[in-house]
Amino acid sequence: MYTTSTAFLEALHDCGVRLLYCNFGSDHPGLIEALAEARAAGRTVPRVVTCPNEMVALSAAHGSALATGQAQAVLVHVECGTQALAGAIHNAAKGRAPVLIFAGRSPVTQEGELRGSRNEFIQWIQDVFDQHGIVRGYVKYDNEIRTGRNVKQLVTRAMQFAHSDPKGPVYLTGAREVMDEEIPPQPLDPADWQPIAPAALPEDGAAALAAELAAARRPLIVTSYLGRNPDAVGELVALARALGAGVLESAPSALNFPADDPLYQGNQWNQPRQNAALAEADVVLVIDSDVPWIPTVSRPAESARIHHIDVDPLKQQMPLWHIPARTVWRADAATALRQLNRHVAARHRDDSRIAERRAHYAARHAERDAALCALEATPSGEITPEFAVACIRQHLTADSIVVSEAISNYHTVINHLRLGRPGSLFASGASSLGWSGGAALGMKLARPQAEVVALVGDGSYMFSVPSSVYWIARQYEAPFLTLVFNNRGWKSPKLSALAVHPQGYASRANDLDTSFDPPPDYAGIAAAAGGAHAMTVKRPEDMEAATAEAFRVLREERRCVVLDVWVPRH
Ligand SMILES: Cc1ncc(C[n+]2csc(CCOP(=O)(O)OP(=O)(O)O)c2C)c(N)n1
Ligand SMILES: [Mg+2]
Repeated sequence: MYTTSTAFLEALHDCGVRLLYCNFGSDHPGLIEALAEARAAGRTVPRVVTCPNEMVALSAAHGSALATGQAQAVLVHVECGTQALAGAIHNAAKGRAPVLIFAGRSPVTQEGELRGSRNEFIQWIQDVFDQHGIVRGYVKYDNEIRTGRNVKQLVTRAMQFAHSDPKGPVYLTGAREVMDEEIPPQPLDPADWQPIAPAALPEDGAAALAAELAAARRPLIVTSYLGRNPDAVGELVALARALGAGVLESAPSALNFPADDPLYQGNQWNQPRQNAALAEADVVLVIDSDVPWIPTVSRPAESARIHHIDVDPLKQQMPLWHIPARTVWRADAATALRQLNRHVAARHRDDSRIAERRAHYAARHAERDAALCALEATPSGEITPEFAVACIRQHLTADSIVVSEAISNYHTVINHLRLGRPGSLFASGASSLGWSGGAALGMKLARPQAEVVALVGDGSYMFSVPSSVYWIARQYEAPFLTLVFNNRGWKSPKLSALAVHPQGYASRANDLDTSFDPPPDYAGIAAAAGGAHAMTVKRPEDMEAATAEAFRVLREERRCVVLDVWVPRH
């Protein structure tokens, strides 16, 4: 039997989907039958990963896409399964992650008119007027499959949207009868449905921008997520070095620039102070950043000339957004930087100012480095996050991918891992907590040779549905290591309150209802759910041995490890 579901699975496979993160329901008999039939007949279909929780499923697909660039697929149950995607849809949308989501729909007939007609009470309850409305604010494309005759077109077109810049999630639905409709085989060649090719700068614009950067006294490049495309990092390094320009990361969600390069000027998050490199820059190139600075806290000088290149310069998902840029381009960062590099190499190579600029930024870099090193000393009382991250750093290899959901320690992770390899670090680029567990899993499933290490806040760990995450990790042999920064609660909401009401009642209160004290046994949850190796460390003198043991278990026993590290109370 060749059904809409058979064609749907073929289309996914032809579009490069190898992992199908599934949470099944009464809407999926056609798909379950087609999967079983394909297996019985020895036909290739995407690998099904059963996900007991939908937020984990979508976070995993997000992680897979970050690790490989390829969209994977998520299959969920009608309207309530769509709702259970929860904040993961915000993360995929804001993080511009390509992923295809399919949800069934309640059967559209109730008297047995078609195969798949209603036969369970729940099918009346789950039928809603606007199932797509649940996610429409977060997807680039949504459509209902109304016949199997063009299902491959819809899947391939949806993937074209997902993979075209700015990338993002897409949503398809199909009613039970439609997904079970018998149809003739549907040939379709996805090579005829390419995503939009990377966009370039207009050549005269590239020439003018290169000239302005070369003539600047203190050129500075600000970025947040250019490194989601690892190829862009090498181009940025080449441009910064050729110009003697500093590079500042603002709330980075990827490895954008090697931390040990003397031109690296660090990373700025919510720190409540003006960034010095930003203040002194006279020409600022913002490239791929959603929030290059927070104007109430830190901003460029009034006289600075700002230019903006972005895969999404209008910030189409953001109602309020502005930076005072003189020129704005929608372009692919790697392509634009390659163009700028060509112009600089051809015309601005011998500028005498370059050496002075390099020396200036190198001095700042060295100062920053010395301060960071001092923070890593073995603490005498409690384990500091800086020391914990430095312990992890000793064990990373050329195959490591770090997933960060460290929240108030985002900067600690980046500052003390001192990574240099493109593609070696990712954060969600968004704000719905609980992303890291699924994301780490999805990276490991998509890149089995990689060694995935997640560094997460204790609150974020709880949001991540660890009961699902570690069960899936064991079931599908995708072990990774998690370090939990256990500060016994949510530090960030507390910092937010104190930033607005520094002298108020909250500043004098003992308890702001943001504590988990005593905390759950975080590592024990993972052990119970998926046989993870559970470790809790409270004393600095135990930290190095514990980290070594954690990596040994991960590598030799090939199972998840959760290292619950007690850092100072929030
Ligand atoms: C789904 C979701 N719920 C609530 C929040 C609000 N929020 C932002 S940070 C934070 C606390 C995070 O705690 P933890 O991971 O322990 O990091 P810490 O602030 O302690 O470093 C919360 C609750 C959010 N961002 N996402
Ligand atoms: Mg915390």
